[in-house]
Amino acid sequence: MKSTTTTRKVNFDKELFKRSVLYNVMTLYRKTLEEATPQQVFQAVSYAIKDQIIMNWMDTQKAYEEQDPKTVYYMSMEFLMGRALGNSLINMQAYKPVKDACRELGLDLNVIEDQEPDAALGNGGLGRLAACFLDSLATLGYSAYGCGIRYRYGMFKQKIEDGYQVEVPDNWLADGNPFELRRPEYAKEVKFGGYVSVRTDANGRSVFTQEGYQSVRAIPYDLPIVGYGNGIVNTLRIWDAEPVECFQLDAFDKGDYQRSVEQENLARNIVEVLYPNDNHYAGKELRLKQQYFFISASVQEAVDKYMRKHDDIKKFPEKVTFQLNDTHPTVAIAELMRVLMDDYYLTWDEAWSITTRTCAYTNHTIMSEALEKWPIDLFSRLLPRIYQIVEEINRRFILEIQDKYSNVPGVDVNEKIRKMAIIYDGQVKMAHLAIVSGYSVNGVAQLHTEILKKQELRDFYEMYPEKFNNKTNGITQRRFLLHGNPLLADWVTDHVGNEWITDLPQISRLKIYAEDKKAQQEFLNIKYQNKVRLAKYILEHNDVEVDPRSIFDVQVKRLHEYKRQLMNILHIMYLYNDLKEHPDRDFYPRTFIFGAKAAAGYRNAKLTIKLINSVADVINNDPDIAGKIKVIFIENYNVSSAEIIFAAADVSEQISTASKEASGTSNMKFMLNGALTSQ
Ligand code: 26Q
Repeated sequence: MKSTTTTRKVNFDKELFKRSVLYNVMTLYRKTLEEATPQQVFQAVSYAIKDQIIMNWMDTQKAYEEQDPKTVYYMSMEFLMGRALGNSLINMQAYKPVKDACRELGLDLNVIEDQEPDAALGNGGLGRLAACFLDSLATLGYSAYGCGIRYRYGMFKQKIEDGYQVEVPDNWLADGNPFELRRPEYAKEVKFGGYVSVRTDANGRSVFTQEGYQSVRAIPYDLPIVGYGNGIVNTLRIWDAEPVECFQLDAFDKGDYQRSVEQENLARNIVEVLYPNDNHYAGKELRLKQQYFFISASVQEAVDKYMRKHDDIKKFPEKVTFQLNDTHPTVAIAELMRVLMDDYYLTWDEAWSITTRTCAYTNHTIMSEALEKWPIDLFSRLLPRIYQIVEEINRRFILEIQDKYSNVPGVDVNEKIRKMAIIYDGQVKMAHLAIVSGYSVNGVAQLHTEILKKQELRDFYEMYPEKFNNKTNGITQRRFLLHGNPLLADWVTDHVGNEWITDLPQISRLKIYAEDKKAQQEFLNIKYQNKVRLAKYILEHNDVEVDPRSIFDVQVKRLHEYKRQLMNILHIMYLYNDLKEHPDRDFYPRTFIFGAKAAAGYRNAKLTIKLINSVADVINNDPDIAGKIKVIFIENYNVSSAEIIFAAADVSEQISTASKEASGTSNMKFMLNGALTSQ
């Protein structure tokens, strides 16, 4: 894939920006800047910034159209974006000028940034990886779309009451999203249920039609993804659902009233809320509806867009790739087959050749409880045409297994089929579908990929070794150092230049300062200031004083038994008991910090949160240990609080059960901010 450069980069115009902010508060709210609420100021500033992004956004899309590069569609049920304002300013290289401009208007940019709700359309690692990839793709100038769902409610907000987690709905769109663009002209219809009828047309071809279905209208909303310093603006396209037709009187007359109401409910329910499960499969019908909803809309649009510029659908894979973020978007495979056969009248073999060169699958876990398996009856009832296609893929795949292994001595073909079939034991196995129907299967860390090849997916690796590859995860240094830790970012730039901002390996030039006493002292000073910043946050949110001179020992990630937060807190209990028994023992003061959300129905995870908070209560209030140990549970750990936490960490806890954590990414965010890893 080659990267694109636009012809002109529209630079930030400070005076225009200031006028635009004043104008926006006036036209949006009929107010002066002094009268506007903090939220209104945030909106006015964001619209002013969006106006400046728009020009680069148009130019980028025009350049893509002219240069016609291959385009990746990153399909994901989750995009854990966090806040857009500060990140866009960083990538426009306009953060400091805007901060100054705000100051001149009597505003504090940090306060304005804090008004923005996090876009928390994701659970944890997998969703944040998607967000980091979008940042990286735009920065590298690749033609890329993120495709996802515009959930009305994102990841729940976590409150701690009496030490227990309480989930509060995240109404992130309550004040409107100034960065989004509604694009009704690209709406698509998505069909559910009913049955498939077959007839033979004049050319003797079988024509499949879905009938008696319910449908919804998928409406795309576009969010700009600003590349760093290159004028590129890519698009995250998230789909909202609306009823296909509004309530119709004649529907009532026709006796279709029931169906009309059902269609309205379907549209409302589909995009209502993100499932808050992390690394755990929940076989809920609504979840499958969500998956097919955004995939059908995205695949239809990808094909439509391609056909607006090209005339030969058979060359689709030369210009398009679908990267599937885990198995959650895997119905894309059958949906693409459906569009190619039913809408473009291709034969099975033609459609299969295109599909298998278009789709690629990323595996994020080897844990069996996270593997998606849908009961046949549910799957076929909801997606009758898609199920037919999956059945046919499975039938042909089983023939391929038989063909390959029937005459191989020592191989039990039926055993192979039992282990590898896409449909088996009344279930549709999405990972098997994704492996068989794509050109690439990747793990997310070297060790994880090796485990896939040698253990979990061994049979598939034996059959298709050429498909397997590793793509080690990464994070964006622009959010997690440049934005989250400006003091350290400036220090790094002062020492090794600014190339690290777009080429992270350049940061290794710091090596020569490892033993440099002055550099060490400067680094520790910066760490100290970031710890003061976090201590202030903790005082405000937890009403507990922590000593910024103590070691900040941090574990922040989703709460899961395999991640072993329980082991961490048990160790803290041990240290506390030991210190109580030997109060005069030499002990360097330590502050243990946790941040974690538990899936709403995950009992042990929720009990671990309660345990951490109970232990914190005891330890933080025991005068015997003279404040040498503190335990802090940070409520509502999210992307925004993460930036403050990583910057202040001395020790990064990476203590999951061996082989269970596919990659992890908080490990990298800690390292980037100069914390040592405990593992
Ligand atoms: C599946 C079906 C139904 C409902 C929910 C889900 C579901 C949702 C989220 C299953 C899994 C997830 C999330 C998984 C995840 O975040 N995995 C993490 O991915 C990171 C990025 O590759 C890795 O760094 C982590 O090691 C891995 O745990």
